Amino acid sequence: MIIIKLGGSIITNKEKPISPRKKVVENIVKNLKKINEPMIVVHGGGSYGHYWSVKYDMHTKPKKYDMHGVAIVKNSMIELNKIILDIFTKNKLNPYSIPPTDFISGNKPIIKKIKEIGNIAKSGLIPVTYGDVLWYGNKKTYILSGDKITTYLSKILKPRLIIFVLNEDGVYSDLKTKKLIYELKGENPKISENKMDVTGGMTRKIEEATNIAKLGMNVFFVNGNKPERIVKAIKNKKYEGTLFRGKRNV
Ligand code: IP8
Repeated sequence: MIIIKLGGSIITNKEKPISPRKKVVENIVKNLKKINEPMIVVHGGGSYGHYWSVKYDMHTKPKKYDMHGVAIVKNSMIELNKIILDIFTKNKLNPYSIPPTDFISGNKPIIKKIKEIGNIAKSGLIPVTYGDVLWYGNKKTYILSGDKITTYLSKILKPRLIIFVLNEDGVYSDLKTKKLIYELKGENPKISENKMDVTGGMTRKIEEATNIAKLGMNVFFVNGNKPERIVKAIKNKKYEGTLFRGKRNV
């Protein structure tokens, strides 16, 4: 099984509010068609969820946020999810949308439900879930990153590979020269951050990838503008991207 996180910055134009990058998503989906293995897709918020979360000052910390903001963020994620689902079905794949409220209660993942997602993936459907605004209890809500969801799913389902599809080649050792790090072994590279990202952007991704790799699974960062690299990574061919090598594979 493979878990694929489609970053918000690749599926939308993060510089411009409410701007999906349908062509890019379509090219990714066409490549996913070449994969003969159960997969689960998680997508981020990009210029949908993050745009509105910033507008309404909502963050990952559970708080009593403006309820109208909660409604708007939630709606915008459903809208983006529908765009992604439509591209999958148009290309004859079988996505099965699962909002994170189905398998996370408050801030706790529901193990039984996550195992069910694994079974859905093995049946030939592709579960598709996404970062969202979640109910915490006592009128509090919080923004849950798709990266965090990817970690929850990975911990329980133990896929053989987790792929973060980005708008960059991977993690760079030097931001100016864009020198790619092919393999990361615990070091912490300096990253510049996008202000439109309430869940922590690249820093969060590296943190989640390191956590998952510690549990033994391989994690790849690849550029979604070159989607053939996703297929290569899955088929264990020569890859272009950053590998967080899982402990059990060292
Ligand atoms: O882009 C964030 O998900 P992420 C979702 O995976 C919202 O961090 C609603 C901002």
